[in-house]
Parts: sequence; C-alpha cells; structure tokens
Amino acid sequence: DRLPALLCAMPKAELHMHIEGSLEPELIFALAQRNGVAIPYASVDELRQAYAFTNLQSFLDIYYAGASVLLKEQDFYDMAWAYLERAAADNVVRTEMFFDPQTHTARGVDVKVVIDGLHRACVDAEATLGVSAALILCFLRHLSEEDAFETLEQALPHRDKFIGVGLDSSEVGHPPEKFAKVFGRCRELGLHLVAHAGEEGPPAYVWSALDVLKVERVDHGVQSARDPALMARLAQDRIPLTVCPLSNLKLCVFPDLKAHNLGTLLDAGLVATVNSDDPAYFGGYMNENFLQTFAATGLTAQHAWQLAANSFEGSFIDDAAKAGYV
Ligand code: ES4
Ligand code: ZN
Repeated sequence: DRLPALLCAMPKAELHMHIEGSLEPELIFALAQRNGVAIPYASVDELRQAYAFTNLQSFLDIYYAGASVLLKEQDFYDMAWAYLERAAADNVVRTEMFFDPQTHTARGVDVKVVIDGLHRACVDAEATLGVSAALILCFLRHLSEEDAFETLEQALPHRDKFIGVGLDSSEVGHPPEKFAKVFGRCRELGLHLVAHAGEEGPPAYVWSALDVLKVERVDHGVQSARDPALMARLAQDRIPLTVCPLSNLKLCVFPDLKAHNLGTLLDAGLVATVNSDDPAYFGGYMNENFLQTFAATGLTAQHAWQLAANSFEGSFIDDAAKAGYV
C-alpha cells in the first residue's frame, strides 16, 4: 500500500496551527529553567501525563499554563523554529501560524517581543528550510471585544509582520458576533479574516462567522455537517474548513477517528483541509494527522490529492505564487 508514502511525500499547506500549541514538554521545561519560571509539574513525563483532555476547556487550561514560560524574543523564535523544522520534515511548503498575543501581554510581555521573535523565525524558514511562513493574530474570545481592540492597537505598528486575524479560545458562550466591530475594523485595514467556529459550538456560530464577521475561512467547522443549508452555503462559496482530526479526537469532538466526518465534508464538495492545531498537545504534526485519519476512515489517494489542492486553494499566498503550487 503506497498511500502512506503519498500522504507524507505530497507538498501541502498548513492553515490551522497555534504556535503556542507546538511547544513540546521538553522545550517548556528548558524555557522554564532558562527564564526562572516555576511550573506546577515535576518532570517532562508528569507534564505529558496531564495531557488527557475531555473537552476544549480542559485543554486550554493546560495550554495557557504551558505558554507561561515564554518571556523573551528568543523564546518565541526558538518555539517557532522548532515547529518550522517539523513542518519542513512533513513536506509542508506553506504554513499560516496563529499566535495569541493576549496570552503574553497579560503577563507583561510586549507584543513587539512576541511578533519580532515569531517573524524572525518565519524569515529564516523561508531562507533555509524553503517553507513559506506567515502569521495570523488571534483574539481570545473569552475576553472582551474592548480587549481585542486594545490588542489590535498594540499590534498595528507591526502590521507588516502578520497577514490576518482570527478568533480562538473557549467557543461556547462566546459567539462570533461578540467581535463584530473589531473584525469590521480589521476588514477595513485589509487584513485577512478567519475564525474558529463549529468546533464545539453550533452551526449558528458558523453562520455568524460568515455573515457577521465575513471570514474567508472557518477554523474547524465540523459541526456544519448538522445543517444542510450551511453545507450548501460553504460549498457554493468555496469557504475552506480547516479541519484538525487529531485535535477533534483528543478533545472528544468525535469518539474515534473512524467517526470523523472529514470524508463527508470532502464528498459534499467542501474545501476541507487537514491541519495539526496544537501538535505538541494532540499527538502529531501534519503527516501524523494525515496517516492516522486515512488509516481509520478509508479515505483514498483521490481524497489525498483533493486535500493537498484544497490547502493551497485555501491559503493566503498571493495569486502568482498560488499558481505555482496548484
Ligand atoms: C485551540 Cl483546539 C483550539 N480551539 C480553540 N482555541 C484554541 N487555541 C488553541 N487551540
Ligand atoms: Zn485551533
């Protein structure tokens, strides 16, 4: 069977990963030591054993604790560089990385430190790994829209170092329309727009991400399959869904990978893609997501080709560069 080799070898774009979610336990411990930050785990093994999640919130609590070791520009660089090397090894030729500035500014870290460190890794990745890398600033939806506006204001002096904005963190109870005004402002600024919707939340949140926030892609979006009219809209407008199978498995969105609806989304003609979300926490980078999902669901080489094509169609690389990939 040559399908696993194809999945690994095919060039692909990653459109949904949180750079703070690429922080491996070993690097968390190394940075904690380097920065003199105390963490409530005695060892790398003990920390890894805490990675048993029941839903999104149970993961987020540990994810924000892990990010607390990041203080200096070099910390952000080292984290991003480690991910970009892993991405290159999986034949990811383009990646659009989310970052959560509020997780860091809340601890007194300047947004410039965050963006400069991440951006320097992106520049080096292009030059030495051949990976095209870009940044998407995410607003934390459990915080207020006023907080999001303040974060945007702090980031705008660095406007040339990120290509868009997204919306992440605790979904249920924090619908997209809570951020209507700040997304409207970002749209005026010419930023690309995406949002997490339909991960745990209802199809109504996907509708409002599209119609109120006017996002170009929906992150996760797997709950859309419960609403036929929404499925038709996503197919009609070719709105990409950035699906994250191992994330959905680890956060109990599906009971097992066999039950995942990726095949249903693809066969309905949606621009679905495969992504790693928080690879250090969910048990795999890009190729592991492809391998495990295909092994469990019986997707075919035709689906593999479609997923790769979708990843480039859905990406925000400029049209000339896109023509070179597809
Ligand atoms: C996230 Cl899996 C997921 N969902 C929502 N927000 C997030 N932030 C990091 N990972
Ligand atoms: Zn995510």
